[in-house]
Amino acid sequence: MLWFYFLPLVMSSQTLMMALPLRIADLPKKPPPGPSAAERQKRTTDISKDDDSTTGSCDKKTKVQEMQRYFGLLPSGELTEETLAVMKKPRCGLSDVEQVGETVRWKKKRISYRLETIKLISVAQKVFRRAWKLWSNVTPLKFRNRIMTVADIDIFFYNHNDSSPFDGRGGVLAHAFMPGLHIGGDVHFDSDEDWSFNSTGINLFAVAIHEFGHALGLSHSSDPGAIMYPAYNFDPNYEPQLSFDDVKNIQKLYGVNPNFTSLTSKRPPPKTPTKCDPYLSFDAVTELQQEVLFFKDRFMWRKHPEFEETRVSLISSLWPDTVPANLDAVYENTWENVVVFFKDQKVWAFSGYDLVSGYPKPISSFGLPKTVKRVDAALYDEQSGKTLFFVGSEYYSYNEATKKMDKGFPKQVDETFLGMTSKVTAALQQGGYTYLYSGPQMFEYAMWSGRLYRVLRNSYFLPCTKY
Ligand SMILES: [Ca+2]
Ligand SMILES: [Ca+2]
Ligand SMILES: [Ca+2]
Ligand SMILES: [Zn+2]
Repeated sequence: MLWFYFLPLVMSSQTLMMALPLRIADLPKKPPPGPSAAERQKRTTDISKDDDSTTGSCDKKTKVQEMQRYFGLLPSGELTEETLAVMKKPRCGLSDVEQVGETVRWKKKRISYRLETIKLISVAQKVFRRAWKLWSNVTPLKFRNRIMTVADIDIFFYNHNDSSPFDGRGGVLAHAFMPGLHIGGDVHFDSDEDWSFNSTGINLFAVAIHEFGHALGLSHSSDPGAIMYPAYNFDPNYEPQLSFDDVKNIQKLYGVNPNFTSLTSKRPPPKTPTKCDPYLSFDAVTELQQEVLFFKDRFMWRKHPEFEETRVSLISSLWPDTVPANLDAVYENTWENVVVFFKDQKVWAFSGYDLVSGYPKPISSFGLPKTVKRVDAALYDEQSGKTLFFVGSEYYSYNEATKKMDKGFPKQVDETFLGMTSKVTAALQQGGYTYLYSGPQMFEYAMWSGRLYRVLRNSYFLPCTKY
């Protein structure tokens, strides 16, 4: 779901400039229920495109043409004297930048911006002030809004016509230029988008934080939890904020705000979980068609038997925002071809990407007693058509065919699964074995005899390849 390009262009001033557009993915096509080759293909291409080193088809010529259109010049793609002259015009000659490694940063702490638009100006001003604040909270930078005078960062909204490079609704949402003279640092939003201040259209706040990151010199991040991740992914249940990765990268360029409690403090910015963490404990694990999915916070890993590589992605990149973060339990009912998510007292069932009608339901609709406030783990056994719900030290058995709880439950977990005395945090069936997770450990049992074979680590199914 990633479309971006990375276009360095050396200007006459020797300043490295780049326009970094943020695009939106087309909504995923609904997959047919059941395993689908197309879905597999989609997942694979997602992974292959999810790489910041990928370069797009646009070349330097296209970039020059884009800029020429922007300045109302003949889009020849050649850096003519006229083009250079226009770019050198003192329309915003305040910049003071320097090269740092592969990127460029502002050499000053006070950076000015100006909003060159009339529509929704007061609301947009407020949104932009909030977006700049996220960056100034963690760095010594200060952002000033200028009204009448020139600024380092000009912010425009413009639309799809002959003099602009935007593409109408969808596709490219916005782009920004790296710090520099003139157009450097400027941020352009596609005014054909349905910009919103909530989740009804494209959230301006989320896109502004990302573009402002570029205007400060940041490139894209391959961390799906980062604001600088190159795909638009706004989740109404999650207020956009800088991730650990964003903060680390911006502080590398500008240093640390003295009021910012450091990255090593007890409450650091949100960090994307890593499968290489030996203490990683999954919220839930499930099979999904041929894959195994491991859930943690807003994220998941997808393990396909044919692919060595597993990458972390946002849960919301596959399912709509309806599926909450920090899930309690997930299982796949292969008979009905639905995947069922549990969080607190609620259950969601999805067929493909579609919420099954009637959901979300309360967990009591499964016949769990009212005293059960949440399910710790769930496990569907294909052979018997039973789903086991683990709650504390006990488990329940649910008959999927009759939609009723089995009699004689709850039972103590360690009565069936010998040695399983700690809480079951996630559960999975694979290759004829039942795996019960308890924190970072995984207990391997014979399917129904309850005989314990091995105690393994999480890395058994989700190997850490980055040492
Ligand atoms: Ca500028
Ligand atoms: Ca667009
Ligand atoms: Ca759990
Ligand atoms: Zn970007």
